[in-house]
Amino acid sequence: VFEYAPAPESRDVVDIRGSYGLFIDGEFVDGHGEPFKSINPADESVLADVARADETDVDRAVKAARRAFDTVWGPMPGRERAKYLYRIARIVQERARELAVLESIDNGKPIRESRDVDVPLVAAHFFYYAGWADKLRYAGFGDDPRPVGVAGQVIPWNFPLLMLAWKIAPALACGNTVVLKPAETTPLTALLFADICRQAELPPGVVNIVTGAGETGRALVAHEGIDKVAFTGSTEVGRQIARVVAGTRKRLTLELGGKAANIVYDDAALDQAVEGIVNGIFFNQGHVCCAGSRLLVQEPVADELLERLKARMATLRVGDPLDKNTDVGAINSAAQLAKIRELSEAGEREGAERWSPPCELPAQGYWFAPTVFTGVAQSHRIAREEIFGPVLSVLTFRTPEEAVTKANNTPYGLSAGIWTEKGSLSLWTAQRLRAGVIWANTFNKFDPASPFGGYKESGFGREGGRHGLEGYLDV
Ligand code: TXE
Repeated sequence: VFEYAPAPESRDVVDIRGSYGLFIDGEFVDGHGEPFKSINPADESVLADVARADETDVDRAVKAARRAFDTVWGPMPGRERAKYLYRIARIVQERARELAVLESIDNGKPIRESRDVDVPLVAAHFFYYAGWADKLRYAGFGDDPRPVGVAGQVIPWNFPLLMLAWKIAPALACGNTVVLKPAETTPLTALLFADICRQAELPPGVVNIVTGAGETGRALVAHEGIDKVAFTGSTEVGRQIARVVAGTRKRLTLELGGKAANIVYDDAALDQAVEGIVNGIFFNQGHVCCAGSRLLVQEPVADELLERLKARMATLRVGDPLDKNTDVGAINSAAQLAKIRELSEAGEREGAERWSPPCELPAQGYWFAPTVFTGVAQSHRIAREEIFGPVLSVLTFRTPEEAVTKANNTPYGLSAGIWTEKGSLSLWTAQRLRAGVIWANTFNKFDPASPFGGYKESGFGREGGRHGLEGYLDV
């Protein structure tokens, strides 16, 4: 069902220059704030002028969502809602090429990823949750679970479309209506998705998209007409949102940062582990909350593994996101590039050894070469803080106990990876790791049927799978 979209043939497939409005009550409308520009991070060219929603626009969107909830979407039988979700999934497949190109030029990610990972997973989420819409009473939430109401959803820029799908598909399946704010550096595919909602003849007001920066997000989560807030982004903003929501009747789920350990035992299949490590940290330029940003390798194989890893890193192609052969694309924004540089410099200052393969980065745009730090201590900032870029910190361990202690030595708890041929060791390790998602002999695998979410400062609540319905239902 989830066929990969054909590759775009040229960079002219999508012409998106122009001005883009907010999507409220089924229509594209102007915003009252000062419009902002969306930039192509690969060459810093301006892609589009985008409307900025102020409080009055957010208020209109929330009211439209409430009306749609009360009059059409809430009362609609689940089997009818399912039809709309299936229709959206199919249109996403039909327009996959357009979505993939737009995602790559707005975000900077390689077209191979947006085409083969992001967009197919978006369709998969809508198919998956369409299947739940008429079976909610079998989901184990009691006989007659009800939608919560209007969901206010704020998403980041690393997987603009996929995060939208994670948020919107379960909300709609349960009978909620939505006001979603995409990130300010990647608003375009959310607006294309709004067009898909129109094409699917989704009733007006069921999905509303308000573009803007942090103030727009703040106005949305603070609006008293919102019943449920769902946020993915930085731990710091997650904390701010938790404070705003505290003391209100609103429900909250947070999916925040991570500092995942990828643990390689000395019996692991090393070439396979190298592929997993590369995928774990260089996929999507490392702009991944569950990225395997700390490599923990058992001492006897550390030298051998690093040698193979460096050889593999030297084959990575960094460059034009629209080139089908590109492995590592552009860093999403100047601000994110500055953060990656700052933390990498801190790594050098604190005494870790930095290495990147020789690679020529384009002169224009935001770029950072794949980088590995060895000789990293647990106290180093690059071992503790989320870098959110293509930068790997390598630490070593002797015993499984030490691996577990080091892996858990972080305020985060989103994901982890384990590489060993011994099933018993894999289970022993997994049972002791404090992380919401644990992969064994693979990394960064996603499936709509599988719940995703964090422990500790990585947030709470789950998205995906049956568990992903919980935040959107009253029992
Ligand atoms: O995140 P923000 P930023 C981490 C990553 C990255 C750092 C900063 O380490 O380097 O966060 O990224 C909206 N009320 N992650 O600054 O600010 C904002 O407009 C409501 C991890 O981009 O959290 C955007 O839509 N909303 C992460 C969204 O929040 C507010 C993904 C995320 O932006 C707001 C992204 C406010 N007060 C970054 N302030 C992950 N978990 O995957 C901002 N926003």
